[in-house]
Amino acid sequence: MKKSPQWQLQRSEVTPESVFQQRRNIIKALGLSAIGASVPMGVQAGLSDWFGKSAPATAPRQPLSFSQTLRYGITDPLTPEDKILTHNNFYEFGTAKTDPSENAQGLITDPWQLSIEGEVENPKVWSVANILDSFPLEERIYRLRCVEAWSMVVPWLGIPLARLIEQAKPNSKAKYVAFETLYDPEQMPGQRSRFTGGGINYPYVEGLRLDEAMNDLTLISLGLYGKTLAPQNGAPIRLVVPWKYGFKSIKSIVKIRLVEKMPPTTWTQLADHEYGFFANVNPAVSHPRWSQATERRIGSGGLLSAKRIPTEPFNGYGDQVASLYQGMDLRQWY
Ligand SMILES: Nc1nc2c(c(=O)[nH]1)N[C@H]1C(S)=C(S)[C@@H](COP(=O)(O)O)O[C@H]1N2
Ligand SMILES: [Mo]
Repeated sequence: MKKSPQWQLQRSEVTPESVFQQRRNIIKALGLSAIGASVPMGVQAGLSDWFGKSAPATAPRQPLSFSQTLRYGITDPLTPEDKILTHNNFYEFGTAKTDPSENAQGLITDPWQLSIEGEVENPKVWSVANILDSFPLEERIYRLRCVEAWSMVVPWLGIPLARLIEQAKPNSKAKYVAFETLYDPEQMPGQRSRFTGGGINYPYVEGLRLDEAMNDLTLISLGLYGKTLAPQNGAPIRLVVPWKYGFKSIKSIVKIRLVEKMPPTTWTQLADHEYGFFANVNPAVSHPRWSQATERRIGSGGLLSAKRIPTEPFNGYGDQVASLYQGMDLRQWY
């Protein structure tokens, strides 16, 4: 695996080797060689309190190699991996932040098929393996800004969505791209009832204008922190659109459809006066119930964790995407 020195520096900043060493020393001092085999549950719980929150029991993730790391000028420290794995929004598995990591581990992600269809010359059903074999993975270090005014910095692995769309050859009618998450109430408890699923009419759907979908920043992600995605992050394949609020970054997708008209989207259907189709991160346009001027960076730690940081227009990616919206009133098209 090729990693840039920058990437390694960032990684070591967030998970210092000394912490691992310290844990090993304590475990050794207690005469515990292997946690799990020899340690009673009560002691394990005590140890994880002592060490901070224990790592979640996440379904196994395979290492992935990638060709390059792009960060688009973002130099903020990465959010620790355990935070990315335990602070989630994935309403198919419950509406609390810890629900997805607790409820999604059984999600069957292999085999998985993603179909690309609609206004295209070459519709195709891809397997995840097929996608991994066909395109080089890149690491993209992106900010993720949730509409709820918290944020993270995530080292995603993926391919530009443009690669898949180019292969499909959109015809002249194609103006928008519609995305759909798996619909499987047997596996996704949130889809069984309006009460547990946050009132959403499933499957979760999202959309982009074709030029937004073709922008180099728009990523189809298959992994993070050097490994395949965990179920709670949208395994095996999800969208990541870093200049838009997080709800646009639809998880566990099974269908991409090129269409002529602006497609319906889940959060707009739920409350169109609060959540628009474009949903570009914009500190100047408040949500009706809270300000979007600042955000809380998850895992930034310690006593300063209550401190808020300013939110940037287009989440800091204006150089790459502001031109897409020339002549549009972004207060009207929120
Ligand atoms: N299918 C689906 N995709 C989804 C969501 C969801 O509930 N269901 N939540 C969205 C929201 S609001 C956010 S902020 C991001 C969170 O991604 P993460 O949990 O990987 O950080 O996923 C988005 N994609
Ligand atoms: Mo979100």
